[in-house]
Amino acid sequence: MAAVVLERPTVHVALLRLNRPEARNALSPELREELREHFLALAQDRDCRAIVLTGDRRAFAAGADIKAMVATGPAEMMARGDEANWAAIRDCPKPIIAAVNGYALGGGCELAMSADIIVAGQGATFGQPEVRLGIMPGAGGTQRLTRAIGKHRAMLMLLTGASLSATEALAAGLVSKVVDDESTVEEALALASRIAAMPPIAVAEIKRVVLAGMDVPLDTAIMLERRAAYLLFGTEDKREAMTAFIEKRSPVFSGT
Ligand code: DAK
Repeated sequence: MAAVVLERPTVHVALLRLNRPEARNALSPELREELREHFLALAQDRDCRAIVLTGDRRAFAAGADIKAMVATGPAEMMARGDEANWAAIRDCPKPIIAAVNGYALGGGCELAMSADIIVAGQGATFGQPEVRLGIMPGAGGTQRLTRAIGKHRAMLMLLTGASLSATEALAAGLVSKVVDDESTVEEALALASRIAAMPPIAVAEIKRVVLAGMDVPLDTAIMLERRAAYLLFGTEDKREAMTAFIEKRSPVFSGT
C-alpha cells in the first residue's frame, strides 16, 4: 500500500494524502521518498497549479518515524540522504497548502511549515517535541518556527516540547486560518482552486520572491521583487487580465 496517495480532485489541483494511519502518519524513510517523487513530478506537471498536502483526521503527521531512528547513528542518518526529500518540497515552485487535522509534531510540524499556506482544523496540535527524545528538529524546524512565531515563543516550544492548539497557532502566526475539523481539506482544496485559477507565472513569481526575499537583506529582496514584477509585464496572461478588466469580461489564462 502506498504511504502517500495522489488524487486529482479538481482541475489543476493535486491532493497528496499521507497514508500511514496506523502510525499517525509518522514520516518513515519510505514515505519521505514517496513524497519526494510526488513533489518532483508535480513540479514538472504543467497541469498541476496547486498542491494540497494532508494526513487524516487523527494526524497530519506525528513526526519522523521513531522506530526507524532508535538504533540509527549520525553516519547512517546522513547516508539516508533525507535532505533531498525535503529539498524536493522546499524547491517545488507550485503553491503548497497544508490541510492539518490532529497532530503535526516534529517532522510533521516541519512538513506543515514547508507549505506556503496552512489550513488547520480546530483540533489540530502543532509542536516540536524532539527535545524530549534527546534530539532536535533537523528539517528546518528551529528556523522556520522562529521566523513564523518569533524567538521567544519558538524557544518555549523547542526547549520544552510544548505544543500549540490550532487557535494558539493562529494567534502566533503559525497557521493561515482555522476551520472546523470536517472542513479542513475542503477549505484547502477551495483555496487551491482559487489559486489555480490565477495566472500561473504570476503565482510562481510571487512564491519565489516571498521565499527568496525572506533570506536576504530588505534592499536585495525589494530588488528581486522589482525584477520579477517587470518580468510579469511581458506575459500573455498580464495582457489578457488587463484587457479582460477593461472589456468587463472574465479572463482566460494560458499560463504564458
Ligand atoms: N514514530 C513512529 N511511530 C509512531 C510515531 C512516530 N513519530 N507517532 C506515533 N506512532 C505510532 C505509535 O507507536 C503507535 O504504534 P503501535 O503501538 O500501535 O504499533 C501508533 O502510532 C499510535 O500511536 P499512539 O498509540 O501513541 O496514539 P495516540 O493517539 O495515543 O498519540 C501521539 C498520538 C502523536 C501524541 C503519540 O503517538 C506521540 O507522541 N508520538 C510521537 C510524537 C513525536 O515525538 N514526534 C517527534 C518525532 S522526532 C532530522 C530530520 C527530522 C527529524 C530529525 C532529524 N535530520 C535530517 C537529522 C525529526 C524528528 C522527529 O520528528
